[in-house]
Amino acid sequence: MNAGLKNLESWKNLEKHFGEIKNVHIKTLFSGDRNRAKRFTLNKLGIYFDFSRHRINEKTLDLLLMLAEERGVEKRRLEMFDGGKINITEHRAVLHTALRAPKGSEIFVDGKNIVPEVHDVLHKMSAFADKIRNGQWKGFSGKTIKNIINIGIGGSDLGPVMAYEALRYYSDRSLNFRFVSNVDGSDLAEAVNGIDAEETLFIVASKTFTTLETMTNANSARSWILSKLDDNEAVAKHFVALSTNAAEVSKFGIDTKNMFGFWDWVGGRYSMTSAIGLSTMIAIGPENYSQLLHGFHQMDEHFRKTPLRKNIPVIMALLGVWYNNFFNAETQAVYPYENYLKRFPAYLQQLTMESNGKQTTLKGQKVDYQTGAIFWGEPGTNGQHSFYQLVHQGTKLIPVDFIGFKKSLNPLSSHQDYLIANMLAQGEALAFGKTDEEVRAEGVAPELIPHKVFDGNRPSSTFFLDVLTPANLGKLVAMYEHCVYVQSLIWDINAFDQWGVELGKVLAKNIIHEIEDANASLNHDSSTNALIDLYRSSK
Ligand code: G6Q
Repeated sequence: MNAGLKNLESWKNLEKHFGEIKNVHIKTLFSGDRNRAKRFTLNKLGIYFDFSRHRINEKTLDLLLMLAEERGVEKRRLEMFDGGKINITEHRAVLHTALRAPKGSEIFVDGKNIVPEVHDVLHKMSAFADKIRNGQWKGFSGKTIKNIINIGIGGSDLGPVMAYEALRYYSDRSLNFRFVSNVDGSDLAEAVNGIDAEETLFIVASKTFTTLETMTNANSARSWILSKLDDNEAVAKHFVALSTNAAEVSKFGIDTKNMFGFWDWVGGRYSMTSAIGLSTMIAIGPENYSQLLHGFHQMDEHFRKTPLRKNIPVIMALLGVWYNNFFNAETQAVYPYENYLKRFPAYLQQLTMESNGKQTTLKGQKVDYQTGAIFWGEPGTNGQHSFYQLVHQGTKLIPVDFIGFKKSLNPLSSHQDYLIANMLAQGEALAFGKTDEEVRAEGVAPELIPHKVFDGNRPSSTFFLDVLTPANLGKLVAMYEHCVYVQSLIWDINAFDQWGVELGKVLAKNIIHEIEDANASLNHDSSTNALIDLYRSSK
């Protein structure tokens, strides 16, 4: 039963230490140390990472770092970079870092250097992106492509959507991008509403090319194109595929010449820098895309080479463990104060929760401790006018990541100053609160004082960067990717499989058959049987 984590020396010491520090207010930690902000800040790769507003002191950090050492983080981070088959349930290497390795580097999988193949695909993507961007690629009737619709779901959707929104400022505004993921017909219907099929390119993004939602949408998109263009040959001009499955791609009717490949060592949620990034590359152009990859690579190198104490993803991961396993915090909030990052929390939800939402150790035992936190968030300042209330005065402890940029991409009068003032004020209020005396001194009526008191002592990290560029986006995504991996090492779980997602894919298929065949006998529980019956009778 016991998976070993709780028996570690560092864990036992952390438990003891937690007893000492759990009631210490962040305010006290600051008043006892004039250098606290400096002491608990890292400034690397243009990311100012302030983690001073956490319920930690030097000893906490020492013990957390000891835990990382005991869990072999130093060595095991290299195992990932070196192509070790660390996804043990699927017997796969985990090499999203190879997707951004510079030309000329060497990374071996089963004795083969994979970097040249990575660059071949990048080259093919660039040539294609250029052809779309400069109007050379024509639709079947000779019209220039103006609409690009990415069809994919999960890892084949969330990265492309997030990156498109995040880097929209850098995108070619003469092209119109849409993203279809849901098998709900309304998603595709709305995406093609009002656009000209002759000017539309579909990118079918699917690692397996068998996912029900994506294939259903791709088939309907093909019917839509054929209903307008009435010639099977049109498919070749209006569809390209991003996949690892050439056989299924050609079965669908897409010429494998127009397929951009990747490999089984790229997990879906880690795939935004693989061929899955084609829509991003078309939007921002190959040059900006290579800056994005460079940003990823810089963070990869930082994670790989920097001692644990100065390593941003490692410190983030350990703070997450501290709240998750000692303070019993159930969630982790992410609030970007940058409107272009509006889909970033949704992207992180998949990255973190699909990776670390596990309860079985690498040796197959059930854990006896908490694992992955629930990630959630919205951009500031919008969130301030809704759920922040609970974060400030509710009964739950919710650590927050604030992400802000010094410069706006659209500087309008005082907007940026107001945006950043809000971000900084929120972190301050969460940490320091407002006492009874302070509220009273404001002349508040005595009966209202308890309602207006803020306990504070609510932890947050602040990530402050210069401006949202492709490279900075790359650094931020890679930072969370590596944070996830470190946490999985602490919790002794596999961050790279997703059996829960696979289960969903199988279960739906059984019920589809029963819905389609009105005579099929139903052997589910009485609730499921009744719901299927209800739906059948409506058809
Ligand atoms: C990601 C998951 C999952 C996957 C989708 C789409 O890590 O495995 O979200 O990306 O289910 O799968 P395909 O790309 O194979 O269609």
